[in-house]
Amino acid sequence: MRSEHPHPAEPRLTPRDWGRPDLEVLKALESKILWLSTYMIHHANHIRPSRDGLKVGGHQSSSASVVSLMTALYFHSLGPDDRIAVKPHASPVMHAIQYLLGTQDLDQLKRFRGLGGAQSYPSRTKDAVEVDFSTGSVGLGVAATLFASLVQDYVGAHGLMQDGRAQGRMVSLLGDAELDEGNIYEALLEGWKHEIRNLWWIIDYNRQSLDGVVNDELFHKIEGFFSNVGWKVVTLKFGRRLEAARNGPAGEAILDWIERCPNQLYSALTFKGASAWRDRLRQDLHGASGLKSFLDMHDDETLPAIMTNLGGHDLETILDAFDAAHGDPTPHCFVAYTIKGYGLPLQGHKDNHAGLMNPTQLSEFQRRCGVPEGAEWEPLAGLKNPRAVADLIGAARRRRRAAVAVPPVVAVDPIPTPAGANLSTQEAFGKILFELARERTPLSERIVTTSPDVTVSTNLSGWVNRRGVFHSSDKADIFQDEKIASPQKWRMGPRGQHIELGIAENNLFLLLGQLGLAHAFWGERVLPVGTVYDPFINRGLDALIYACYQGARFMLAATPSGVTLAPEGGAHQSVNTPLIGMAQDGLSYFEPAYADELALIMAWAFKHLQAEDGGSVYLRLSTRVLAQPERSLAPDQAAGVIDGAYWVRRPGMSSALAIAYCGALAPEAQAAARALMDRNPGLGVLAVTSPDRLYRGWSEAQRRRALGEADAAAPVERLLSDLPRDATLVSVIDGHPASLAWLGSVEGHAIQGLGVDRFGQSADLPDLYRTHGIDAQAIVRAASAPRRALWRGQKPRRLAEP
Ligand SMILES: Cc1ncc(C[n+]2csc(CCOP(=O)(O)OP(=O)(O)O)c2C)c(N)n1
Ligand SMILES: [Mg+2]
Repeated sequence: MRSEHPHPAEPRLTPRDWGRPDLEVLKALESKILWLSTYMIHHANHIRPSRDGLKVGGHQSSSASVVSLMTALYFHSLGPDDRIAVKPHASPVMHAIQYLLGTQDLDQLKRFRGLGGAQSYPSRTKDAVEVDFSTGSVGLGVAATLFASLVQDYVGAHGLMQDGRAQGRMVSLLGDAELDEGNIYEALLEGWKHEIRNLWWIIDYNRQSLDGVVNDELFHKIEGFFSNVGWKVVTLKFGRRLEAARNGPAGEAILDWIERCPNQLYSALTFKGASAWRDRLRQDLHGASGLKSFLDMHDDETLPAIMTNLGGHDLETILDAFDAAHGDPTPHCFVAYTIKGYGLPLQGHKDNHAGLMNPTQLSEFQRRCGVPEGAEWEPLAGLKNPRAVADLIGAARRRRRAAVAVPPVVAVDPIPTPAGANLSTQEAFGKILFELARERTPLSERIVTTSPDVTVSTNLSGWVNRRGVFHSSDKADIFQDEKIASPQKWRMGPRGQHIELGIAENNLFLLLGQLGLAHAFWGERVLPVGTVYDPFINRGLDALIYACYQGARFMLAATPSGVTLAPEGGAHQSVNTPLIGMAQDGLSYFEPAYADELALIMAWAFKHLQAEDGGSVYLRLSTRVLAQPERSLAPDQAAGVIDGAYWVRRPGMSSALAIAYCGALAPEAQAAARALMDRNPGLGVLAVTSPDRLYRGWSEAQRRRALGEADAAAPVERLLSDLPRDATLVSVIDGHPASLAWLGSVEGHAIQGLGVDRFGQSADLPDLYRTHGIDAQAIVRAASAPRRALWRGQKPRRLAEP
């Protein structure tokens, strides 16, 4: 049984409060938006000088397809608390609308797709205007709205909505081919489990994708998918004029013909125009009563217009459908029939996706839009009713929400090192959260955890036992009620602080992305912590990249990792994740070995999540239990943990060797160090806690020096300058060796980079470490290997005997 949500469903203001706009005025705006979006693309491709000869591109047809829908949304249906994901290729329409609303500059439009200009696809982080959801990788922006509605419910239930904010509607305007992406269905199922509400997905059903025309009858499948998971499906098929024609001569026959017309044929006729429509109807409806009258009633202008009067281009039909859905929190899917390239000479052509009007076509189009030459960018030029249009724009502008104030930072106290002589970093992570859950501190109240069905196996269950699982209504833990012994005690209710997901990793990253933007949407911070098996980062990678691109702030604990997860099997090994962690903008990757390092990193991370110039944090953790060092880290070592490395054993003045290790291979590095110590008493051991931060620090210092800041120095440069230049460095990581092999370039040390570059073999740790050449013996061998001559004539040199 679906439960009742305890918090209000109604948005604060709805279009009922401001009433329907005059249709003629809205139509004038629609035409202006079509013109501006088309011209913006034309200007970038044909008028702005090119410096590289490359096509700039832009999607005039994809844009034209949604102009009516977006006009209705922005100038009538969207309320101040609503948020919208605009399909990627309608970015010019969004910018044209923002320009009319006065939130976008002309300069930006003129620089469309250029540096600092309006972005090719709506971007939260790179566009100068306010964008609710980035889009671009199709499917992700759509699903993001579903998770935003879930986060809105979470934030509401926890009383974390800034004063003056109310429940809004999350809207996605999507291309029909976006429904080919599997992540949509993963999200739909998850949304059903969480009883999501206040969500509209409006499908621009132009029945075209990039390469061509989509399958006939797709809408039947769409209806099935959505109604299966409790959504209302509203179809906008025919516009007002076609509906009216139903009662005229041959009306039923013509509408029935359109119903049955294959998508390809309909598109082709749309492209070809009046005489093609005429011929085809004569042929297919031969003998139908009233056909002649129907055709005689329409000239070459009105016949194509009526035959293409689809619901998604008919403002009245759109307004009716949207107005009828207000006040109903049930998620809605609108299937809006449209024509790709509607109103342009490109309309209906199967190859129109990247098609651009040529200058002659543009001039003709300009004439039809009534835009005077020289006034191409003027918002009201050429309109018959400029004052009324300006008034409507003004009303929409006044309805815009006020910017969300930056919320105060949640205080983060130092995190004590969890107790235990032998611990894995995964256990330490679980213990830290378990301890944080004990007391109601500002930090523990704002943490929200989530996991795709690996809560128990990633050690999150202690936290969940104490903080409960989020659900819109209270639910008993029946196993507990039935007195069945289990360490897992999962109370469910609106105050729960863990969101349990199904296995789909895409959903994990989409949810983390939206939780990580709660401060920007609702003005109060939550601090999201997600767990996943490290190899399955790859499964949800695009959504992870998307979350970072949106500027979301979250902590990701990925465990187990590497080949060190040995008993979990070869298929679960993660080899490339350190490189992902290093390469991903907005994400700081750490791979600690010991619990004290992890405690320092997590305390830093909770602050980094909130810092203006901060970002997200990825902890690559392990199930390998290590004997914990009895130590307290010196201040420079503790700082090094955050900067990315510190000397466990500082090299001597005449040292010929240092070993740099990362994460769970600490014991191998130490064993090798012991074996090599006799011959290299000054041997150094470098603990690398973040290859990512270490590398970034280095490249930042290089950049600053190149810009003339001669004294700039990176932590890794200071560390490695302790090691004589002719010493050898051996690096070792349970991941791709390139993650650390760059260390040799920092101060010019010869380096032997050890790591994993093959995949998939199950075994125990000794066998695996030996097979991949990352055990102590391999480190000793590498340390003792002859160095390649630096230049011709130089003698190879042995550092130590094997
Ligand atoms: C994940 C992903 N794969 C491929 C693309 C390339 N691509 C851009 S648009 C498009 C087709 C889009 O069709 P539809 O969603 O129907 O949009 P329309 O242009 O028809 O409005 C494709 C394949 C992409 N942007 N993202
Ligand atoms: Mg399409």
